[in-house]
Amino acid sequence: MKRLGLASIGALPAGVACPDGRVLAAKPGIVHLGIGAFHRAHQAAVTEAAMLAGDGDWGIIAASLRSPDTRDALMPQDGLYTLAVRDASGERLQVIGVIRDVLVGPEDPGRLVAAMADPAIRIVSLTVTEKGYCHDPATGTLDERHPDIVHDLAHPDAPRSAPGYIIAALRRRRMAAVAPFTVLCCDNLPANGRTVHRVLTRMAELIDPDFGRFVASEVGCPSTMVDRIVPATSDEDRARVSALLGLADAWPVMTEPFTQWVIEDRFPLGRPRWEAGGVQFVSDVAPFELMKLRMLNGAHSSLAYLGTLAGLTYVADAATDPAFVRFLSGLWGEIAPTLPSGAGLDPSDYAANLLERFRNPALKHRLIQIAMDGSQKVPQRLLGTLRQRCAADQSWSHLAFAVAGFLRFMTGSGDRGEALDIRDPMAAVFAAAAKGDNETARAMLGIAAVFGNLAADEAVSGPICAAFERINRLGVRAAMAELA
Ligand code: CS2
Repeated sequence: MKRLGLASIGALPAGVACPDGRVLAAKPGIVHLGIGAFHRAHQAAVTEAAMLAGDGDWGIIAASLRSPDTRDALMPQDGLYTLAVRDASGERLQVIGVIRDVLVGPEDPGRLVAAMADPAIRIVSLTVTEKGYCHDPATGTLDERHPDIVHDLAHPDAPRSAPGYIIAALRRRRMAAVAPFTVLCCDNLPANGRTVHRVLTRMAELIDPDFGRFVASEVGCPSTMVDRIVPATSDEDRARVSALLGLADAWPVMTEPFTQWVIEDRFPLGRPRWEAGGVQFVSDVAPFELMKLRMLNGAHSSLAYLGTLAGLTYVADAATDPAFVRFLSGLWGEIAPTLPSGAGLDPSDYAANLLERFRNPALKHRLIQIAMDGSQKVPQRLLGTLRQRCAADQSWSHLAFAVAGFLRFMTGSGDRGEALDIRDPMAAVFAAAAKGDNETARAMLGIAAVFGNLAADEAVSGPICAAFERINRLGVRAAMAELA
């Protein structure tokens, strides 16, 4: 089968949308760090829509900070890939062309820094996952002992971490009197712009206090809320999409029809007219972010841990299982009253829509994919809500149960004693706390980088430990039935 690429794009079947000459000829204006499936289904698709609507030179140079896999899949097809938008009613295919080059950081860090320092680049965006910011998830400050940060401070021109690359490029631009690019975080961190700004400022300060002041005052990091469900691509997806195209695509991306991107409009060097791709520009992202992180991601993580322990595989399995649906409704009932108004959405409508999205039968979204990196996710997804409910003396038994499910998952075995695939940068710390008895929960809650001082507060830690004990003794399903 012929490969998807510029030479074969004319042979695509009718009905498959594709980039036009303006998109393919555009000069780069954005460097994106972290070219995973999420970026390709979300920011890249929206940028493509802006360019199809006539916007100018906002092509994307994407970079991987780890493996060459995506570059090796996409560059032989001239950066083109298929976005497959799927639900019960069918599948719509679009070939995206806005990614003009893919660099692999570790192969040549200097090349990536030089690309970011190019004055034509006005935005550096990121999807490097929560752990990619090398911060302490409980406090949101730079983890100065993180091995990549220690490395990057010692070798500032050959960085490894995302903050290290940004700092190296900002220094280079400053020396050449080129204004700083806007840094656009598109990860699910709390107050993501402010968190990145804090991390970058601290790193700059450690290099030189004057540079620290420069980053603090001159580098803009608007906050964003990003939302689109993008399961990992399977071999079956590759084969199906290639057959539909009649051309081999080494790495298509699967997603749902829903997409949302809310951004604070602070871009001193300009930005694409993303409005054409449906972006909402606002002065404060916080209400949107809290709604999404707590309702969607909070529920996602809860299902991931509890569902996996109970032996389920996909999000849609849990979202159509009556016991789990009852649990979700209790969980959302606890979360909704903690949300500020301002997102212009009624939390119960939002929850109803989430349940439909989770039930999408065409998305094979694995619970174990969401369960990954819980130490970096649980604080902003569940702990803030839980603390708020507890302080207001409002019930929070479902939130306690979800956190207990996370702790139980981190012990490494499911309800039937089966071994679980734990992928988490703090897996060893949790494993060391797993004593195999009910003291495990208390020991895990003592991990300050994740839980802060939660363990010391019996009013908070007590109910979580009790829920852990019930899950341990009865299994998730029976313990969940007691909860109802
Ligand atoms: C998920 C998110 O894997 C996860 O942690 O909760 O990737 C989720 O699908 C997105 O945030 C949806 O916008």
